Amino acid sequence: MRNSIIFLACACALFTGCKHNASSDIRLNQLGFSPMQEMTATIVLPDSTAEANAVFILNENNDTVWSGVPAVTMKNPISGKSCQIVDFSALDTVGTYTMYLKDGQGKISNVKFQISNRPYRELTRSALRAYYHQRASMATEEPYAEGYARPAGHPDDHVLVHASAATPERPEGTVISSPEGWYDAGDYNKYIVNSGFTMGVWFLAYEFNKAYFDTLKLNIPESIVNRQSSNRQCPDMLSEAMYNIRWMMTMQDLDGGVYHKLTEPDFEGFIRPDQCKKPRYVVMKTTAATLDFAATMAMAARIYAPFDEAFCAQAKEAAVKAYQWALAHPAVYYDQPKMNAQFKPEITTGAYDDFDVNDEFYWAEIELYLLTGDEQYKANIGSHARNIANTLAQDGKYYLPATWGNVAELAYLDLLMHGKTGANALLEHLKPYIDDVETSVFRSPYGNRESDFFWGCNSEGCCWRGIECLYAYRLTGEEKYRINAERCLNYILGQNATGYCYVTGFGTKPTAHPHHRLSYSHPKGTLPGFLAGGPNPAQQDAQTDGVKYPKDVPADESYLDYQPSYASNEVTINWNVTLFALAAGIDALDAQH
Ligand code: G3I
Ligand code: 9MR
Repeated sequence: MRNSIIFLACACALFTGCKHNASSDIRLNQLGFSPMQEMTATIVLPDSTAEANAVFILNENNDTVWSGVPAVTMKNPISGKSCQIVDFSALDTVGTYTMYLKDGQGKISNVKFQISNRPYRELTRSALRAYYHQRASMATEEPYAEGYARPAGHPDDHVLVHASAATPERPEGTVISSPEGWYDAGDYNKYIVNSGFTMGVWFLAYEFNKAYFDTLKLNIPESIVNRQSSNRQCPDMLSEAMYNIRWMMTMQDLDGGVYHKLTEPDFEGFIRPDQCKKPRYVVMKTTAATLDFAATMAMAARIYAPFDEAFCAQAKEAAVKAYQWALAHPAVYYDQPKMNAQFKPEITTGAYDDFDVNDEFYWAEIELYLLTGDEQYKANIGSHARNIANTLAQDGKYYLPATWGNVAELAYLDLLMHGKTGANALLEHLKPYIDDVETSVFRSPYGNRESDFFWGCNSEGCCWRGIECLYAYRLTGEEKYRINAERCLNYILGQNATGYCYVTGFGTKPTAHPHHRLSYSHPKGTLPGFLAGGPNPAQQDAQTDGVKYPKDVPADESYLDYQPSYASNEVTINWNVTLFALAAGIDALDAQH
C-alpha cells in the first residue's frame, strides 16, 4: 500500500509538469492470463531515444504487487519501433490488476487486466457460437441468439443450376434445393472449398479435445431438442457442424461431382439476410471442391459414428462417390474469368480458386483410408504424397501451414494423431519461429517477419501457428510448445503492433467494425466472437470505398478497423475455427490445473 501511494504521488507530480505529447503504449493480452501462464506485456516506446520505463502492478486494494524497470530495449524488425518487455509471470493470484507505466518523461498510462482460472472459456464458447449467427435459411431466435436475434433469409430452396454446371439430367435453370449451411464470411455466399477446409479443422479440433467439446454447452437449438434424439446425445459442437454438413451434402450432383459454390452473381449490399433478393446459383463442379467434400464426408462418417449410424453410411457413400468423380475429372479448376467468358450470368463473388489439387487428392485419400482401411486409397496416396514431397523440397511453405488452398497439413495432422507418421516435419517447421521469440518484441513466435502478414493472417498465420504448437506439445510434452501456443493467443488478444484485440466483443480495444454484413445490418451492431482477418500489407481494398491506409504503414500495422476494409477486417468461417481450436486447446489445459 505504502509503495503505491508514493508511486502515484510522484507520478502525478511528474505528469503535471510534462510537456511531451508522445507516450509509451502498453500492449498485452486484454483477456488476461491463468495463474500458471507466462505473463508479459510489450511497451511500445514513442521513439528510439525514449528513456527507460517503470512499471507497477497494483491489485484491487491498490497494493503494489509487482514493480520493475524493463531493461532491454528491442527493435521491431518490421516497423523499426523500439519496444520493451515486462515479464510479470511471478504473479500467481487470481484477481483484477492495473498495470501503471511511468515513462521516461514521467507520463503515466495504465491498463487493467485479469488473472483468472479460465480466461479463455467464454472466448471459446463465443467463437463457436459465431457459427449459429452465420446460419443461412433460418431466423436466429432467443434464447439462443443472446441478444442478437434476426429474421431468416436465403431459404435457398429455389437455387438455379448455372450454365457452367448444366448436365443432361440438370440442364441450365433447373431448380434445386440447397438450404442451411453457414454464410462464408462477411458475404452471404456458401463455398464448398472453404466449408470443407473449415470442417477439416473443426473435426481435428474435436478429436484433439474430445472430452472438452463433449461437455461444452453452446446454447443452440439442438442443445435442447437433439435432432438425432433416438441416438446418443450429440455434443453441441458436432450439432452445430451438422447444420453445415447437411447443406454440403445437397451440393453433390447426381454424378458425384460437387458444385464449387452456391452464390448470388455479385455481392449483396450491406443489408439484412431477409432483405436480400438476388437469385442464387450453383456453379460448375470442380476437382478441388469435390475432393474437399470427399475428405469432409469421410471425416464426418468416422466422427459421427457414435451418434448417428444412418447419417454415417450416407456420408461414406457420398465421400466415395465424390472421390470417384475426382479420379475421372482430376483437373477441373475453378477459373472464374474463363467461366465468365463462356457462360452467363457473369459471377463475380469469391473465387477460392486453386490450380494445384495434389494436396486435395492427398487429404481425401488419407481420410478415406482412415475411414475404410481400404488399400486402394493407400496406393493412390503414394503418388500424391510424392508430388507434395517433391514440391516441399523446392518450397518449404507448400506442405505447412494449412489454408483453404493447401489442405495437406490437415491430412498430416490426422495421420499424426493416428500414430501413422512422425512429428519431425512439424517440429522442424516450428523451430525457426520459436527461435525468433528470443528477440521478439511481442514475445511471440508469430509477427516477427514481414511474411507473417497477408490476407487472413490472424488466422492462417497466428492462430494456426498456435495450433501447431498445441500439436507439438501433445506429441512431445515439451512445455515450450504450450507456452508458444499461449503466446500466439496473446498476440491475437492485444500484445501486437496495433494494440487491437482482434476478436469482436472481447477485450478493452476490440475489433468493432468488421466487414460483416450480418453485423453491419443488425440494429444491435457488431456480433461477438468473430476474428478479424488482420494486418495485410497487400491492401487489395485500398482503392475501394474510401479505404485509406496511412502512408508507409508497417506491414504489421496495415489494418483498419473500418467496415469497408475487406482485405484486413473481414470475418470468415475458416478463420473463426482456428480461433476456437486454439482457445479451446489452451482452455482445456487450464481446466486441468
Ligand atoms: O498464392 C499467392 C502467393 O503465391 C503469393 O506469394 C501471395 C502474395 O500476396 O499471394 C498469394 O495469393 C493470395 C491468395 O489469397 C492465397 O493466399 C492472394 O494474394 C490473396 O488476394 C488471396 O486472398 C483471398 C481473397 O479471398 C481474395 O481472393 C483470401 O485468401 C480468401 O480468404 C478470401 O476469401 C473471401 C472469399 O473470396 C469471399 N468471402 C469472403 C472471404 C474472406 O475475405
Ligand atoms: O464484400 C466482399 C467480401 O466478402 C470479399 O471477401 C471481397 C473480396 O472478394 O469482396 C468484397 O466485396 C467488395 C468487392 O470485391 C469490391 N467492391 C466492394 C465490395 C465490398 O464493399
